[in-house]
Amino acid sequence: DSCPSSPPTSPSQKCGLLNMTKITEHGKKVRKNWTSSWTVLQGSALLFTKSQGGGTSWPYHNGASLPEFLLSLLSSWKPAAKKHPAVSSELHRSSSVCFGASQSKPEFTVDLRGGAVEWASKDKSSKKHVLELKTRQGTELLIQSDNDGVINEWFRALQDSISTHAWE
Ligand code: I3S
Repeated sequence: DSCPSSPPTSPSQKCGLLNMTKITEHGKKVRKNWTSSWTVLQGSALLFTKSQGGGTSWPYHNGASLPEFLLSLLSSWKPAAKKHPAVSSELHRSSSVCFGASQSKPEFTVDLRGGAVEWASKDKSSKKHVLELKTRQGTELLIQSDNDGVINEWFRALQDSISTHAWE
């Protein structure tokens, strides 16, 4: 299900573990239900899979499986480290195994075309480092990580994707 030698399909491809809740669906407010999701950005699609732990209990990161956990660490390496050719090529390689690591199909997909992302205001959540993502279809999501470096990277990646695919 994965092909580690294939190049990333898009420069905006990224994956990692995030906390996510919908707050609006098709324009209607829904009750918050924060879940830890393995999240994949692929072109203009943002995919969420439930973090299932790969069948084995891995107690260190919200139920992520060991491969998921290691990939999330890898994808949050310091920017300076990423400039190193070996690290950079490993990140490219690892981004092509996003789905292999999660062992499950996306349970929820967001079309980013025509959407918008911004930092969530305090009244949206009491948590730190929260992004608010609005889609053209009237779905609003909150996306959160306790790690500000991780959430900053996602903010940039989501902005890039939205602006790259704005006119499709
Ligand atoms: O915006 P809210 O409704 O204050 O969000 C909190 C609630 O959804 C709460 O659930 P219950 O209303 O079922 O008790 C959640 O447990 C909290 O996490 C929500 O707030 P934060 O500020 O964490 O997004």
